[in-house]
Amino acid sequence: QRLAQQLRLALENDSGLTQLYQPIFDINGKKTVAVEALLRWHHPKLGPISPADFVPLAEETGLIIPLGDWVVEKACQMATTCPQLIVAINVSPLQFLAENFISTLMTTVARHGINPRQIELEITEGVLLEDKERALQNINTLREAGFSIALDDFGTGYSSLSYLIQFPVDTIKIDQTFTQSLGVRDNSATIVESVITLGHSLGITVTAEGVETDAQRAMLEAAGCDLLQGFLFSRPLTADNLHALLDQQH
Ligand code: G
Ligand code: G
Ligand code: MN
Ligand code: NA
Repeated sequence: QRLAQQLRLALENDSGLTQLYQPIFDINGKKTVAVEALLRWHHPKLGPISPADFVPLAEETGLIIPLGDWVVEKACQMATTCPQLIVAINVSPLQFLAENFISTLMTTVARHGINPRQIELEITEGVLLEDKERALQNINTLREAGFSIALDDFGTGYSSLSYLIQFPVDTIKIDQTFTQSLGVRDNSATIVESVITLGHSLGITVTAEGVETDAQRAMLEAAGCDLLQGFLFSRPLTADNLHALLDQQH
């Protein structure tokens, strides 16, 4: 596993790994209310490698734990520089269920003097499939401490609805495949509206991901969606570019 070894080195030397921040907007698309932290790895020879490719490798090799710690550390650093924003962190199932995840997270947040209310943890249904009892326990502990929990990629799994009944979450992130089916497939608007209505009836905030066109934005607004994320508004940005954008919005 050469690639895993190189990822280990990148982590040890803190070289080649970066974190970008994709703004999440209010329904008008005018104001940034949150950002999603997104990991990038620029391999010295192979160039950019997607987390979709190297996160599974990190999970297989156990590297996901130090990698996840790095992600949390960077996200907390960002959070201190923009106290008005929620910072959402993707957490892989293995990381979320790991022994020290909660204690490390709490220590890092405290060390930076951040209010846990500023941090949202994006988990996927995989967490709930892996170890239901432990997942529920962790969700409860984190929410009691003030963190919020988002269910990422909502709608792509096998039983999204049953998970909503069993697991208390603060946010649903409608997967981009649904957003992009709006206006393209029959029934897609009805399905998205139903998810939003269901979410609201449970007191859950609904974010749509992958918004690329104004037609999609308009349909999501009509359906009562709360927050919007996608290339229509902004691509993932470096910290500097994010701060420039936030300055413009003042
Ligand atoms: O940003 P991009 O579209 O390339 O992300 C691809 C996948 O990698 C997405 O599923 C995203 O959730 C995941 N991802 C991005 N950043 C992180 C991270 O910091 N940790 C984990 N576990 N997954 C991430
Ligand atoms: O699985 P997750 O939802 O965490 O994946 C987030 C990924 O989706 C990010 O890596 C980001 O690059 C990508 N993304 C964000 N907005 C858009 C968009 O409008 N269109 C497409 N195709 N991808 C997007
Ligand atoms: Mn995500
Ligand atoms: Na998603």
